[in-house]
Amino acid sequence: PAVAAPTGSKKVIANLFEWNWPSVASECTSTLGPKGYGYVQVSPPQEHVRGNQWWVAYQPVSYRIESRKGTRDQFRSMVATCQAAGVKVIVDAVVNHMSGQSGGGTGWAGSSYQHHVYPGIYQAQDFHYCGRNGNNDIVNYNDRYEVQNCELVNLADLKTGSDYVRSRLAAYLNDLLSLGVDGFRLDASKHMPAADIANILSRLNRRPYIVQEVIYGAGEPIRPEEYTGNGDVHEFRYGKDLARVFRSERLAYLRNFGAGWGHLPSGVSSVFIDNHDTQRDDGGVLTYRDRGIYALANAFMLAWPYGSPTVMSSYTYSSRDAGPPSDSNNKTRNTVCYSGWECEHRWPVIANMVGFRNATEGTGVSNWYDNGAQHIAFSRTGKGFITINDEDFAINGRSYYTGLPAGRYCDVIHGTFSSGTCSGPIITVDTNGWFTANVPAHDAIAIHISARL
Ligand code: ARE
Ligand code: CA
Repeated sequence: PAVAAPTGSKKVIANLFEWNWPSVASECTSTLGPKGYGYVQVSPPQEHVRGNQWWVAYQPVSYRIESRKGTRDQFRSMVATCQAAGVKVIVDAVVNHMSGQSGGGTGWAGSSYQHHVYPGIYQAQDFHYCGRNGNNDIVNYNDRYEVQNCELVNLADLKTGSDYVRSRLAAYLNDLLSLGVDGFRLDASKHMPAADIANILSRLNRRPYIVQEVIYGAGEPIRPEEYTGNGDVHEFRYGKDLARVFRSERLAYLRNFGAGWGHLPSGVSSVFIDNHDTQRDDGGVLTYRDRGIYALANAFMLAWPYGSPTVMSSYTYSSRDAGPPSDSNNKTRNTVCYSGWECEHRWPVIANMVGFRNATEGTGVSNWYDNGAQHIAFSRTGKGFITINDEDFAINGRSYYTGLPAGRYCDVIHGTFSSGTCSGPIITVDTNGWFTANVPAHDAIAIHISARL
């Protein structure tokens, strides 16, 4: 029922975490479309509990498309604007559960609710009560029943095996499809049997792109592989392993990065350096706070032909729960890049490497080189070439074999190619496919066929 792997020639996803709808729309037009991003992933759009923490979005109280990020009309208009800019829209869909506050209250758009009672939508009988741990919460991830039938941090766990719940969830997703949405990130997929997800997807009016959140946990019985029949699955090992390589191992090890490391098969793997959870909760991964090394890790991800890459775009935070810049009613403010918002997807190295990904789509790796340590290089056969030097010293005067047609290419790590000119250094590939250049410490050079002068 679902489309595994993003479709179209532009496959890179930008995750504009917690951006409001008008800001997403203008970013599609001004940046995402022009830079070659094929998709934007947006935060959950449904009505949620009130509060200023970012995670209120993960506590639905109704399926009205009205949230701190904007109204239904603003959402619809954002989808149309993005698509007109050539950018498809993926929605973070919360379908495993409803709110988790033990008391009740009034949601963002005015719907009243109790824990396990959402008038007109779900009643007490529509939820699991697993009878474990005294409070029905998940404790033991080594127990399949518990993970799928108990409550994830007290969030009211929907009976996704029931016909009514399945039809209600499908109605929500079909409503989003009717607003033009192209795909879904299915939140907390591990907490639903893969067959329940398959049943819900079979009820959709169109085939969306699907990516499921199933966090790999060593020794856990529920494995990411179980879900690949429904669509893509987030590969959480990718960002952890890549961070370890950059921080304390050798870039030379990356020669078979991906499936060769035990990760999911490339065609169903959704990869990222960090996401909104791991940047907060997983000390191991690289994030915007790592600046240059973070940019280099993203450059590697975009250059390396494994999985479907998502570029994370964050707001600046100093404590885990802190929400995005918002007004006194907790309505999210318009994004101002580099002022409260990190906008990693705009960093020149990252944004220009999206063009590299698009130009090299469908080609394999050739001409791999490494020095046994932190200096690597490879071609994307006939279309592009990158060398990354993560040594503490510059590597000067070395020649590289690219296999590319002779010509003058823009180094897209240090310059932007636009209307036939390059704002940075130009790399000259000779008639035998070689060039000679200096690569500073912790830096890179990348060239490709679509940025040739
Ligand atoms: C908040 C409060 C809680 C409170 C709850 C209900 O923090 O104290 O009990 O509200 O009132 C996000 C936040 C949570 C937040 C929740 C609801 O992270 O803090 O709770 O929203 O507002 C597991 C799941 C995985 C999940 C991660 C976080 O398997 O699906 O935990 N990730 C998604 C989203 C999150 C989101 C939710 C799910 C809920 O990306 O942002 O939570 O919608 C091992 C296992 C993993 C496990 C991990 C952490 O690694 O292998 O499976 O991930 O441990 O427990
Ligand atoms: Ca569940």
